[in-house]
Amino acid sequence: MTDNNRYEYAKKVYAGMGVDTEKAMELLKELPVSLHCWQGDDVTGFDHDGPLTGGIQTTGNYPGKARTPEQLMEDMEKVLRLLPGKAKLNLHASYAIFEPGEFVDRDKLEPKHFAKWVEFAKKHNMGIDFNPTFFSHPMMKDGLTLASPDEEVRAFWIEHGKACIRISQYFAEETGVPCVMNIWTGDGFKDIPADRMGPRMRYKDSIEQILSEPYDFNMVKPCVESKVFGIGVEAYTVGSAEFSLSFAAAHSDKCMPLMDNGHYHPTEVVSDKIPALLCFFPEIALHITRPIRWDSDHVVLFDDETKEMAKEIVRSNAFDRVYMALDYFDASINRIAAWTVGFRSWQKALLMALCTPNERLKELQDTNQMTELMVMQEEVKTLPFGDVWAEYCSRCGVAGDTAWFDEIKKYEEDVLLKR
Ligand code: RNT
Ligand code: ZN
Repeated sequence: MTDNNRYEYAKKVYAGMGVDTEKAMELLKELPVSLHCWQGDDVTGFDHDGPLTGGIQTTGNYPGKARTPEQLMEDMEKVLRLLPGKAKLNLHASYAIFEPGEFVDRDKLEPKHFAKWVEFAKKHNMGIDFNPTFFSHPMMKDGLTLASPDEEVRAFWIEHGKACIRISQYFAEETGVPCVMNIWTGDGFKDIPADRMGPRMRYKDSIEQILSEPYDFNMVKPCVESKVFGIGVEAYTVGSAEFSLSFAAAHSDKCMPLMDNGHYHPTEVVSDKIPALLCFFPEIALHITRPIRWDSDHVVLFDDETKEMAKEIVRSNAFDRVYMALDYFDASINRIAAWTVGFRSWQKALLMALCTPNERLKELQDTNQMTELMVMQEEVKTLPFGDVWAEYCSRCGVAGDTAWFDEIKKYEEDVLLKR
């Protein structure tokens, strides 16, 4: 069979199940997924020389890491050429770009420090998401930022948050696309604290102060990301799941919850939490990652939970209510490939979810035909999905098979290994 015949055959098989593969591909092409700049340089950023702190860690020392804004952009451009679908740029505040000799601290950041990123986003027709950087900085005192009992420290970080709101507003205005601004801190304690509520009350007040900075909630979308624990912060996290979700619920006129699927106890699944939150929140945000035993931030693969998460977004008909962002960092493999595999995996998961006969399956559930539901759900798993994926990639102008990896090998030789 020629490739085209393979797709035509697959299309018929899916149509027989009530699935319109054409519609699925059309929809997916336009769904933005945030591509995180921090995979390219192991979450280092450009505004400091110190180590990565705040309870997160990259491991590995694969050659070719981006060390300058130019290199990071060059790498991202390479990645963008290998991805099907629509990418949005996800930046951290630590990726500010200063003029030679210039430096301003995080509480004083201005839109102009991100003008080059705006130029980059416009060139690639992307919106921008943003993150204040509450880690890898000397003003992080005793492992605390927004929850610090030291008022000077807390004020510094509140100012940073406010500066980031203004920068987010700038991104939204420049690109015409809403900017999701995610607040995550690693604030917490290594061992059993004596006061669990105090830091949370300070954290609550700090985020409220940040959100008092004026912004248009249609264009700037602050969110609060929860976490269960971090490295060196094993006993207690200020921004726990209950804290963050309650904060978002209590301020739903100005922010949303963000769930990172690496941030829960290992038997909890975010796929189940997505529809739960959608019952209450008009919009939610996701960090899509792959935790192995802990929040290890491995490259996203086309695995069961990734598929389930995509299914829940599709089944809930919530494409325009869920902001999707990738969040992982692996320094032990080719970083361009890490970005590419993760983005493509999430695209695959979304396409597969869109090619699932969700209405039929729902009908079986609602009429209590649970045996048939099980049979059908198993059947769906072996439909000729690979042919639809290959067709989608070809329509997006990228390789459907591993041909993209040859380009990466060449790029590694020509560019990365020469750094
Ligand atoms: C850390 C959080 C957070 C970071 C990024 C870099 O555990 O997941 O989202 O990964 O902000
Ligand atoms: Zn995250």
